[in-house]
Amino acid sequence: MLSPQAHGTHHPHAPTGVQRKAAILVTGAGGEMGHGLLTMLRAHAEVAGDDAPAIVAMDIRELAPEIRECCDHTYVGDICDRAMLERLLAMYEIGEVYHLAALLSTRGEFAPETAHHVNVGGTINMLHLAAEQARTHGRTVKFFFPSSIAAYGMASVAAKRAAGTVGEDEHLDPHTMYGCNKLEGEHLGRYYEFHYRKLAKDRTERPIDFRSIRFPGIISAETVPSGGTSDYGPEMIHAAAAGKPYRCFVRPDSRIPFMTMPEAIDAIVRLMAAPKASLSRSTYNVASFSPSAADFAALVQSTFPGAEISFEPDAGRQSIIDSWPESCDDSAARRDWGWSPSHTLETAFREYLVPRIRERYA
Ligand code: AKB
Repeated sequence: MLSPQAHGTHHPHAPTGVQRKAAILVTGAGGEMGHGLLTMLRAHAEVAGDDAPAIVAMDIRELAPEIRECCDHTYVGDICDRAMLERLLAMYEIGEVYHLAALLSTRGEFAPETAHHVNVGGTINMLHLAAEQARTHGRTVKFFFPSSIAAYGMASVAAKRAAGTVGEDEHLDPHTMYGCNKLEGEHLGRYYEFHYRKLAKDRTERPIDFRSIRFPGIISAETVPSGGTSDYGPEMIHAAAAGKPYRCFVRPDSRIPFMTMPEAIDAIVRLMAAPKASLSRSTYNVASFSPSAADFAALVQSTFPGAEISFEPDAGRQSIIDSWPESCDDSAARRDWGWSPSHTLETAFREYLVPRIRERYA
């Protein structure tokens, strides 16, 4: 079912009559990244004025008022519901899709088949919708897909340490359903861009322009994540700011890459704005800082004296973190579309996380 979200949604660009309204579609808009992305899309739309495409957001749950504020239309609906997506196709002329909806790595391991259904089935539906859009309006649809370091898989901690900084094309043996699904999403995007309906006589050449980033763990000052395995980083700092004790579910020596939410949003903006000719691949690593859980805890404790942090590793979640790389080679992103991180761990704390989080919990 496609339910327009009732209260509070502002609809300056509501589609009228038979003309479809140009739109940007964001799925999974209620998640952590949706919050940051929609704020940025709204800011860009304000600058573009009346020429800006409508911002259309959907999520399986009702969206929070501050997210609805950023959108022209919001819908409660399931990306696995093909009939609902067909109705969106009839209402909007979608030029860009940001497909954020997914079940993350920890949640996915409790229900792997459901994760596959949502993460792969939902992605195919969105790619199909984008390709159909391109067929009906005759223009390529830009498609952004957030992939993840979960696409990698190291056999052991020793293998992970030996691998060090990994490039996009190595160690692609994911240990989680979510990681398998992200890797498949990358392949499906490439397929829909270059090979979709290869043998059909009425084939549209390159219906979509697929661009993807393998994100590390992301830390936001505004929201607390749920269902992921990199959640220990953001959870630790939010708990300390809220004056709550925190039991970290991985060993102190666990190390994976992280970045702040503004860096992640900046990466999406840069990649989506890059001229196609400058892109040498469809999926890119990005990197910022790679602290151990102990580095994180030390900085949290020096920032919030009295913060209670203990380490009680959970074997299952630890094994997921041990399979993810310590650091990622982002040289292709730097070269092709000018990626560069804005922070070290210390400046991320000092300049972004701590001031905003203190304000949030004041
Ligand atoms: C997760 O932990 O599942 C995500 C991710 C690293 O993609 N945050």
